[in-house]
Amino acid sequence: DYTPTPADKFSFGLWTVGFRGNDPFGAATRPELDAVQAVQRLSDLGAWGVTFHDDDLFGFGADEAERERILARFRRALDETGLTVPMVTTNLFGHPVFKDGALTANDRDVRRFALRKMLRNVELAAELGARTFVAWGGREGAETDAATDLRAALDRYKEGIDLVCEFIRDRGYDLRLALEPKPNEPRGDLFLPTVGHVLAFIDQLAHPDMVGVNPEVGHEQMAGLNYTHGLAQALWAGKLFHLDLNGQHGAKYDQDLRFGAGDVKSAFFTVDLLETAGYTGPRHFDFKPLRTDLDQDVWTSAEGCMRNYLILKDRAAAFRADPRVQQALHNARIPELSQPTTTPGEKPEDLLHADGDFDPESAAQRSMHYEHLDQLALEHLMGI
Ligand code: 3MF
Ligand code: MG
Ligand code: MG
Ligand code: MG
Repeated sequence: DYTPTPADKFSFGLWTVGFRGNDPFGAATRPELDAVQAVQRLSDLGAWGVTFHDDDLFGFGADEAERERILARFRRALDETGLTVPMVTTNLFGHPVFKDGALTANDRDVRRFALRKMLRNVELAAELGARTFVAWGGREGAETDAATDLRAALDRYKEGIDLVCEFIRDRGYDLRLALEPKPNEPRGDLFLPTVGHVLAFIDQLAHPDMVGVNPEVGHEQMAGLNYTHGLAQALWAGKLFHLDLNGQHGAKYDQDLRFGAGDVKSAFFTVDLLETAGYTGPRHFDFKPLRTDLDQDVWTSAEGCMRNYLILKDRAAAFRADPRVQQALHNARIPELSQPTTTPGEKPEDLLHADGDFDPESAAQRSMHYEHLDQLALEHLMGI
């Protein structure tokens, strides 16, 4: 009946169900949500984990005593519900001090402050048993290319991430970093805009093994890219450390719809990939309940994320198990793609003189039969 359980490994950011509905043109429509209440409601719905930014829990600038008090209450709620904290992240975008960036701000004092905020939050993540530390550079970017030195900014980005890795190693924490790409918003252009940019950036780091990617559905789709392809390449590179599931309608502002809303066909193939490619990490939702909706509707939205995942998982499994699909996959030559292109022992020099009887004209006459295969996928998705 598509009721989630902790075994499904669904997790939610405190900032998702806690989103109050404020946008650039209007004020909040919902009251503040207490973190303890969020933990209880998420647990009641069958979630497994809760994640947060430092500021979601404490508020910017809380002193030590205030942090301890809030943390004790939060820990009690975790103990009572059994909810875990698989991931922690840092708010390096909300306060005006970060208006020109955090790790890549031109102002060196701001960069040093941002790093202290991150290191302090790494300590908290380790203390709560989190295994992943997400870094979204929400203010790392520019509106005008006159206002920054792009290559120096990347040097500083690398310096910051390297320093956080060094800290984790020095302390002996069991924690990995996941960088979250986004093409724009709130900055006109953000640095590390897509999964591909992050993967290339990781290669330049001092500890590339400790750093992976946290791809978000809407962020890739804002750039006009195929989210499932991004996930597949991250998996292929061994870098899918975490993910942000939500919904988006094409290239426009970051919508953060509940998972399944938006491009549902893409969501179908995303779940199909995650469930068949051996991904064992959290199924984490980063969405925003619509600002038109109040009270119980917020939880209906959270529940919808999980239900849609489980429904799509069911549909994708039925698609894979259908003998007509297996035949169609065969007819489309999909299994043939797993066969190496060259024969063992074959040298490039040999290939140059091979397949003398291959006729491109007749090979071009082989239909791939993708229309039938895609129709079967759609019919499974639509529940026919
Ligand atoms: C913005 C985001 C962020 C990140 C978050 C986690 C506020 O579009 O997606 O959510 O996911 O900072 O690091
Ligand atoms: Mg996100
Ligand atoms: Mg987003
Ligand atoms: Mg977002």
